[in-house]
Amino acid sequence: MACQPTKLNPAVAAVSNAAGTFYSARKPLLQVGVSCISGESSTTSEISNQSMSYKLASITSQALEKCKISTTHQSELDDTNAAQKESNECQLPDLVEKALAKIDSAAYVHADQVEGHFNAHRQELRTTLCADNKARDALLSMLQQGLSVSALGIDLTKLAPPLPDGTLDGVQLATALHKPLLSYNLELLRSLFLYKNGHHSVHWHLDQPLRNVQRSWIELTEKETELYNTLQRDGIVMMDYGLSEAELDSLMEQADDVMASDDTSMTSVVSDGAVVTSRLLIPLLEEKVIGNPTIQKVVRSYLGNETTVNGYKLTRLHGLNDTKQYIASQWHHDRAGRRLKMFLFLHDVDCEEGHPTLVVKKTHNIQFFKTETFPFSRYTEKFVRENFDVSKACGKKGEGFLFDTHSVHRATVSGAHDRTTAIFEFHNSMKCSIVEKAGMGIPCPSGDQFLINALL
Ligand SMILES: O=C(O)CCC(=O)C(=O)O
Ligand SMILES: [Fe+2]
Repeated sequence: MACQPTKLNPAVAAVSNAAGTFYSARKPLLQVGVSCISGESSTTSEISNQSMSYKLASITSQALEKCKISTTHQSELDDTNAAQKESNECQLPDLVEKALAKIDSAAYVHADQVEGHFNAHRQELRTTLCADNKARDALLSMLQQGLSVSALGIDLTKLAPPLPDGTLDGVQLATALHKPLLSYNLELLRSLFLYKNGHHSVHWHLDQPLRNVQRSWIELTEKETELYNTLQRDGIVMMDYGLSEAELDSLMEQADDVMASDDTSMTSVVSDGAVVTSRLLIPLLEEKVIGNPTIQKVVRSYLGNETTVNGYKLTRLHGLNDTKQYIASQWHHDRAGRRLKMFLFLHDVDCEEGHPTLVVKKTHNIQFFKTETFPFSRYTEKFVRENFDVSKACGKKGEGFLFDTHSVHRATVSGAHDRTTAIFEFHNSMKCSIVEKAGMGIPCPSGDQFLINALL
């Protein structure tokens, strides 16, 4: 019953204490061809069962199965907790009290829909921690070490466990990266804070191991290391794709053409033209951007050895001036866990007038309390501005950015200029099949793009 809050894994996994460790992948990068077939749904069948991602995915599938079983006992568990409520009330250590007080529905746009959930969760945490001194002390110690609890979720970045020495690959690499999650402390966090999220197995077992990586196991050049380190640290990195003026002009011309098309299988126009999206095979993007070895290595370092580029699209914002016109213009995360989108600007994107994407750096590692439904993934302007520093992803023609859509982000609604970008999407190769099999109801991959689903 790995999902029950009261049944913690008693085995404290021994974690080696060596610093400066790294892993190495020996397999060469696969080239992405330009002839990939649109509409293929998955590259999973190409993934070896001896690979890193396959191993993490099988741990995740097993965890999802166990969660299914324990969910059926959930109401029983809730009742027991409710019965214990009065007798177990106690004063917890200050730092723990402060952490519990952060779990507050006021941060959510749909506060009325999430309030009951968070009140019950806080009460359950109090009951559990009042009854279990070992858990209370362990939580206190993790808070002292920098565990962050916010209205959105918990962030373990500052607890990053040291990883064992060695040159590992495949199953061994996955096992080593996953091993810290088996420790009493991390299992405690999962079972206290995350078990109420029906999707948490994916965020925890498939995504979290990659968040602990302190140095890519793939051999990277100096420039690639800098890109990867920035992405791993902040959840976003600015990019320059090295395309020529002529190439960028040709991309813009193709965008103008396809966006003028009334073929609805190619171009979708919403909110009276405020948001236009087109899917079109563009060999230049596949050769020069997706085929770029630096991009491939940085993306694979971030998402795992077996990574898929799912597709790309052209998106234009034209006269956007109201949050209601564009679903992405409210603070949110994409609910898909660790995954990357990459924006290429087809013209200068002005920081004020150009509708830059706004991203909150260092929110990409948050284990959100709830990710299953829309109301839990929309946050108020007030909460974000009061609690975080917001970055603007603006820049010159030919530049852009790579970011984890698990970060808190939104589009800018105001601005006098149009914005035309090419947007690419990447997932760990096992993610979308797990998400689909578990019926998680997340668009993985997003459905509005030119699908290629090619292994990087
Ligand atoms: O268009 C933007 O600036 C934001 C888009 C977004 O939220 C997304 O692609 O996930
Ligand atoms: Fe988004």
